[in-house]
Amino acid sequence: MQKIEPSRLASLLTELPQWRYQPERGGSITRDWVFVDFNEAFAFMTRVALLAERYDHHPEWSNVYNRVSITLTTHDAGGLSSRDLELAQRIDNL
Ligand code: H2B
Repeated sequence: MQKIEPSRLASLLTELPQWRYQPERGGSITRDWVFVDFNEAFAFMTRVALLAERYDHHPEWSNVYNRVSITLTTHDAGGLSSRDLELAQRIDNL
């Protein structure tokens, strides 16, 4: 799995306007959600977990009551790869 070339990043990230790019650790993207309560937040996390297992690509994430934050980066590549962008798109489509 190849890291995305920095020169290609800007245009690819326009497809994911709700995600913010973070350059540390070779690059990652993060999106935050606020749900009505913990039950809704955890239901969402369950769906993401099933998606991640099926796609064999896994999020770094945190949850505090009704808030969920997901960071995607490819550990095997040491940065952002097309798998992160693909998973972000799938999460957006949930
Ligand atoms: N998830 C993420 N985010 N990065 C990886 O490099 C990664 C993964 N690698 N999920 C996968 C699993 C790999 O370790 C397995 C063996 O396919």
